[in-house]
Amino acid sequence: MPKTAFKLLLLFSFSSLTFFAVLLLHLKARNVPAAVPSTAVRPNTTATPGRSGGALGPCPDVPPNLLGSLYVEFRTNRTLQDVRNLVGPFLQQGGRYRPSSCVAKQKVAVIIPFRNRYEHLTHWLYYLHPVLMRQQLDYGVYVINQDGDGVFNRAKLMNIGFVEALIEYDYDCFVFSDVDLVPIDDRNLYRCSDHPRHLSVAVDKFNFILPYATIFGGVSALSEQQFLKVNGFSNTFWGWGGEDDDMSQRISYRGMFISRPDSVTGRYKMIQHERDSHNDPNPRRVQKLRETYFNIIKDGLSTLSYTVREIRKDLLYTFVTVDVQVPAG
Ligand code: UD2
Ligand code: MN
Repeated sequence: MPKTAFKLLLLFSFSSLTFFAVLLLHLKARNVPAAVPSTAVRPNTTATPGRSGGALGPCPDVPPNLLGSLYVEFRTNRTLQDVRNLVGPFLQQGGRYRPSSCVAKQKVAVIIPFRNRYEHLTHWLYYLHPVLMRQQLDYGVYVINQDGDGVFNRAKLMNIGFVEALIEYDYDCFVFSDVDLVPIDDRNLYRCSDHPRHLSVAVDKFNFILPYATIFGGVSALSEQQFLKVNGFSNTFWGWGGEDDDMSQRISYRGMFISRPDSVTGRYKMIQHERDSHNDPNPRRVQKLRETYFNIIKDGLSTLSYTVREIRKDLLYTFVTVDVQVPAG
């Protein structure tokens, strides 16, 4: 072969090789999904297969977009409008959300006992909505606001939340949360399990350790069946303390256990606060805890009595103001 022809052939094979290499790379690049922006709120907003007639599949057991440990900071100015701007586009009135790409594992009502803690509520909504969205829950947020300035009754407010949420939607799981507790790990799923679940196992206020084995205060989750089995919370713990231990005893007397996440996943920050007025420690709490066993049937959901004063729908939550019928004296 003449030298020039050989050179030409070599050049041709080299350029066609390059051409195919470039073509291959190009084709491959088309299969790489566009980078997902790494924002705090990353709910599932992919096209709904429902549109093309197909039914949605169940959401995966482990939500795919969780971040793990989270940065949480309360010493900052934050308004409800900031929170509405951040998460509002993904919500329906009343603080309702459901994933658009799959059917949620559980329908969860988050119940917050409340009176005059608006700043805490803003922080709570700011941090929790994105977490609950990433956890792919079909959820609603219910703030149960005690009307008037009588003695506070956290447990009764939670019973009321259970009843009022069920009037609105077919929830199957109920998460009861203090307004001042924010999880610092989004792998702590706000779901129910085989046994009542205590979620706030490692709170900064308690140096991130469980203060005692039977504690059930802070944030806890019960399925509808579990809650009915214990006749809900007691309605008769007026003032601070005891109502959570009473529930813990109800659970054990009804043959159930307390389930918990591990102490890394179950980490929480509590917003620092003073004791509120009209919520002094309940002097009867110790004696009442000796009576739980006999009171389960006669004090709880079955004897719950209250009056709804107002139900207000915000984009971020449903605000239910109730008269809890504080006893005279
Ligand atoms: C502990 C428990 C809490 C509850 C309480 C005794 C943990 C982490 N927390 O919290 O679950 O058992 O002791 O009752 O174990 N609240 C208002 N306005 C008020 C008073 C109370 O909104 O005026 C609500 C609010 O959601 C608050 C919750 O009730 O987070 C509990 O009250 P707390 O924060 O004063 O009690 P704390 O921190 O000692
Ligand atoms: Mn607190």
